[in-house]
Amino acid sequence: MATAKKRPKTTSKRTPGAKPRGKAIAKKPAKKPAKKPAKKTVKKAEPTPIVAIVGAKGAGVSTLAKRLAGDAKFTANRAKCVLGDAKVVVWDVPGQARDDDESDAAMKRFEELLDALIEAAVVVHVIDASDADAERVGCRMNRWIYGSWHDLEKPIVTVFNKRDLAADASAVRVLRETWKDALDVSAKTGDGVDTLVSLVAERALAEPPVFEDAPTIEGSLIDLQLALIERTRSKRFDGAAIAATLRAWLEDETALSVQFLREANATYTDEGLEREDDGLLFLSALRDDVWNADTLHVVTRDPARVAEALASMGAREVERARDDVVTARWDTEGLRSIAERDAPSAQAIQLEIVRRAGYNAFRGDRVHAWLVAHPAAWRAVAFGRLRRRFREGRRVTESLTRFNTVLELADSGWNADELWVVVDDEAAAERIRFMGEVHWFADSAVTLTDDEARRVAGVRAPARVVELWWD
Ligand SMILES: Nc1nc2c(ncn2[C@@H]2O[C@H](COP(=O)(O)OP(=O)(O)O)[C@@H](O)[C@H]2O)c(=O)[nH]1
Ligand SMILES: [Mg+2]
Repeated sequence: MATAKKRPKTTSKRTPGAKPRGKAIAKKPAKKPAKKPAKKTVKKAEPTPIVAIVGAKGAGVSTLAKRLAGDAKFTANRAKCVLGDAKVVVWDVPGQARDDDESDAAMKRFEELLDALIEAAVVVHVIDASDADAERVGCRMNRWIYGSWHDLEKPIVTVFNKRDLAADASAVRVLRETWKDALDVSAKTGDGVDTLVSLVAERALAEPPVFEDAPTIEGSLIDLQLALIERTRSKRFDGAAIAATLRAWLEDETALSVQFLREANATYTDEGLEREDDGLLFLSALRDDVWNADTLHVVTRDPARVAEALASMGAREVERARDDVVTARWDTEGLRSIAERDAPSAQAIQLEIVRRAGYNAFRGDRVHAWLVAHPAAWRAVAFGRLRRRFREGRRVTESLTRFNTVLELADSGWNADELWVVVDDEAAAERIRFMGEVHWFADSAVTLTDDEARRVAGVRAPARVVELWWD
């Protein structure tokens, strides 16, 4: 298969944004940490707008931040102050490495930059105009700022700092070709800072385009699974009745956990990864508010009883792959959604699952914030894991991770490692790959196109599916 690639072990990009690898990650617990509190990254519309001052190390970020903040005290790099008519929080974001640097310290600074870019109402990008390498260094920063937020018209003010130094005028002219509207300032002498203050104040007071709360859904991860089951109906699958039974089992602890999914079957061979037809079909139905699943995993203390009951509820196949898990599969002919009007959409439930996930380098809240803020950048999103099999010659072995999600979701959160994003075309796919690799620390980004996208996910060209994977 042309587009089925073996999972690359590493990504080609090695920017400081390319994820903390090796040393940095090894220090973190190998096992998933306990459930993360549902943390919000996107600010409500009301609070004090944040002005993030960003730039390369040594560009003068801190000097400028202090000048803007005046006498205000900084706590955790942030200071409340007044700029013109605007009450703001100035965030002195630690200067970023000028070159690729994957040390723990550099990664920590980069993480703070990513958080600041999400939370800021206004971004001030400080470029050291006296630096012979200013263009290259500034373009690195541009990639992070604009790659993430440019379509939101988040105000970004670029300043050429250190204009008090005798800078080569022609070099500054060259910089101005890239940053036409940059303001000349000197953080040291204060020259030009008044103009900057009034511009930032004006931008900070303007209606923020998107920074309202990302929607969140209440309830446990199991509740979310039950909601998906309840809203689903096909000839054989009576979601409402099945959900009621599951609820009773969960209540009396016959069942400990439940997951409603379509298993994304994929086999690793010498040739690469073979994805089963319709394996990601749930992606194409999300836009119609249908969760196109056909499989129920139930973690149970009484597998015999559960298996029998599920068979009596129309399951075509009931399997006991483990002592404590019963898997039932239904025919999904005539599958449709019977969701109540004000119920969260199937897509909203998937996004909520993303928001709650977090482990190692994966930060679901950050991914969620961006996806919610950029609805035009994608069509459908789901977060799960491939059911991986390995074929060597005739021998096929099943990966042990098949039940990880259902086994852990009751106590340690959503244990998945693949984010599938359906996008309109290659340009949109490239953007998601960029977000995945640079901003979200994904370990690989693969795009399914044309025949494969249609065969596996029911997605028609020029649309495609980007699959991001985290270790
Ligand atoms: N001449 C001059 N030096 C500056 C200016 N702004 C900052 N600096 C100096 O540049 C160095 C780095 O500044 P700092 O604010 O710590 O940079 P950061 O790493 O970006 O936060 C310090 O020695 C500052 O005094 C400026 O406008 N003119
Ligand atoms: Mg600094």
